[in-house]
Amino acid sequence: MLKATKLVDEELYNIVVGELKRQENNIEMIASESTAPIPALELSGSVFTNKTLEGYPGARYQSGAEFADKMEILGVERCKALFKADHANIQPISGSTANYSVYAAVLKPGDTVLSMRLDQGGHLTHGSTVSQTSKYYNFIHYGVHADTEQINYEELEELAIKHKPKLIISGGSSYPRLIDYERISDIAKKVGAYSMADIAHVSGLVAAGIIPSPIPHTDFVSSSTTKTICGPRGGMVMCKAEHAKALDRGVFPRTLGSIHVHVMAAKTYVFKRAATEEFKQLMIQTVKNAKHLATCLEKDGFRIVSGGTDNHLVMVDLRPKGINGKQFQEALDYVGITVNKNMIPFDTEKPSITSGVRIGTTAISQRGLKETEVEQIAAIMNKVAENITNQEVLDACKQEASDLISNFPLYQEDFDPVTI
Ligand code: DSN
Repeated sequence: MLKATKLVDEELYNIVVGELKRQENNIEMIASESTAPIPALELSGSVFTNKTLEGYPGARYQSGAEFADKMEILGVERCKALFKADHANIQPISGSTANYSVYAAVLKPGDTVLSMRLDQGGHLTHGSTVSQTSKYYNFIHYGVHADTEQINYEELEELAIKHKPKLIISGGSSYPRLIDYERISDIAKKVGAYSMADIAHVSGLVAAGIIPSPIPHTDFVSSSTTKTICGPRGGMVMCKAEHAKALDRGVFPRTLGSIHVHVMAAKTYVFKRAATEEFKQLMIQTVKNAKHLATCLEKDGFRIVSGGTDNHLVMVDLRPKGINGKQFQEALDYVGITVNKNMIPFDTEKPSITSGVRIGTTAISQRGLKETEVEQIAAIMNKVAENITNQEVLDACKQEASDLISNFPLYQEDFDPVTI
């Protein structure tokens, strides 16, 4: 896949090979990551890269769209069938722009929106004060109960009644539990608001049918395509039939110019793959691995936020170990386990330090790691936490992590993305 690059730009080729080796040699556990299948890499780099297009199939602003139209129609149909959605738009170039499209479809500047706090599981684009979204709209936030660390639906309802938002958002980037989409949509209906579920993290689990779907209840469902659904860097939005026109306008021309047609091709393939039994089994194992990781870490004295997980991610409170998220992320990075520091509910540390880490199991499950290996990973994590400044122990952990992951190739040898 990089043969031509190697001939013309060896310096850049070596950087990409370095990244491939990094991914191969490390235990990648960032919850928003997955390993894109080879066809998705191929399609993202295909000749559709050359095509400039705006608009929709049959109504483009540029000519030469016959094959792109065929592909987009196929992708939309596959997406609708996979999620059992009335309507889908697969043009957004990320989960963030997918969210902006929904805002552009139904909100005017200054409208009130109710969403989950970022530091309790939400997302930057759900009106965090550091996001531009908070400047355009009047965001109000709900959170989790202090004791269960699960969504405080009573607070959500009270805030909805008090502030009469135009849109209520569920979902986010660090919430490990199932979400009662029906309850949130009912609250939205009661106060005359639209509902939107951001399933960026769990869209693979939803597609596989192993956790409840918001589709029957929620007006708009947005997602990125690179997390549990294991696809390229992109986004998508689904909605009920009555919102189709508004959504399409919200995507183009309100938030997007020309489309990333090449990435849309990769999404189209990924929707086919996500409908297979093999993908369903992968998602089942991903959740089993996350649950087992939570159990093992808890046994070792870590505190698990909300007491466990129902999806692919585990939120870990490091305070019982006397360390913070930054220290643990850096030490794990040294030993070859990649995670990210993350705020936990009611965190007193700054976002650049944090009291917790977020750990995901999608990428390791794709490589074939199961409960036995998860136990080994948890044991390494515990040794690292207990010996954060002990170089000898960290070096031994590094060797252990390397030995473990070397048995599970990132890509099968004859499909190595550099040499094919
Ligand atoms: N939203 C960020 C995350 O969850 O890691 C990036 O996708």
